[in-house]
Amino acid sequence: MNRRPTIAEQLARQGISRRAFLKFCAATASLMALPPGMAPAIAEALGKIRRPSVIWLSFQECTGCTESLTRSHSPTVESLIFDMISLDYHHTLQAASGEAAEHAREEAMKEPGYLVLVDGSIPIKDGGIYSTIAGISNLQMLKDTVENAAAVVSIGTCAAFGGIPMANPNPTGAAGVQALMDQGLIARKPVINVPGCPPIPAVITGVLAHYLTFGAIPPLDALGRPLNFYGDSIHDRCYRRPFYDQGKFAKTFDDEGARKGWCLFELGCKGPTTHNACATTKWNDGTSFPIESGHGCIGCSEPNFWDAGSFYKALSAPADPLSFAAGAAVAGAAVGVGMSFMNRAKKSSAKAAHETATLKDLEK
Ligand code: FSX
Repeated sequence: MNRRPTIAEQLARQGISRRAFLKFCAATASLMALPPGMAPAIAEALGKIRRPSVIWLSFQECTGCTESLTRSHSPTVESLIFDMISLDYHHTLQAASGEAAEHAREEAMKEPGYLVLVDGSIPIKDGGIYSTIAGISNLQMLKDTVENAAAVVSIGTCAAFGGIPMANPNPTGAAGVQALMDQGLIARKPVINVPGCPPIPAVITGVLAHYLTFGAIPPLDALGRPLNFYGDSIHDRCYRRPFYDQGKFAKTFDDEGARKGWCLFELGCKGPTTHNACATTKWNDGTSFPIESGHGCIGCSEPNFWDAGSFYKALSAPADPLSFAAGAAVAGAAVGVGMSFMNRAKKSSAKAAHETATLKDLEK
């Protein structure tokens, strides 16, 4: 087997100068939400690690996650593929088809330390017959491919938590990757969840860059999401937050408050219970995000978001503007509401855990 070049060697072969390489490392640090001072450490790490083989499996999904990835701007998916990883199998992006494609997957599985990326949920009801690729059920393909993998990255809410295919009544017995490991249906490996329907492209590439650079799973929250991208709620970082704190809420999507950019909480925004980087990283090269476009957050990076109630119903009774009259009262009310949201989020996680426990029942 040929020795794979380190990432630094790969860049040098492409004529990238040392100076440009350090610039690349500074950009990578910012991509990972790390300070620019980390660039030398990143350069040292990238000088040692080799481009790993990556197998990307797509199961029950809408291809939105791949569509999102292809719109990544820094680094672009092309530079990620050519500089940092060897993307050896990806249904949408690979040139090979049929037996040649499956052969590429089998060959990649012989590479030590390969990484498995999954988008889409896995149907397990009735022996997994509801989705097959090359005559192999999604469950069997995932089981075989994960067996010797170094780690799994679940891209999108479907792979992370089941997502829309798992929505009530979940006719295919759809489940996310971690749930299958918890049920003992596939080998247990380190998992990074990168939810969102779809996830933010810069978050997908940022998480991959972190894993590749440091060769380790980044710090995760209780739902397996990297804290540097999912540590804050949308509400924590929303530019409309000052209006929430002042008790100024749009009542309809075209009233005076909406035109003035007031808080969308009463129109059903799920920002307070949703953890993601939309309010900071934004979308389309940092252009905007749903709340900035005038629509509330629908909570797509949380488990069961599709079944969690109407996207247009407020999370709770709107805050009483009178209680926002004094500054101290503002802070107290915000903390109080925040705590109630956190409690609700904990309950929703407990509900997800309960639903995971019933997955075994679905498998026949
Ligand atoms: Fe799911 Fe992704 Fe939503 Fe779609 O692959 S997270 S339905 S954007 O495409 O899996």
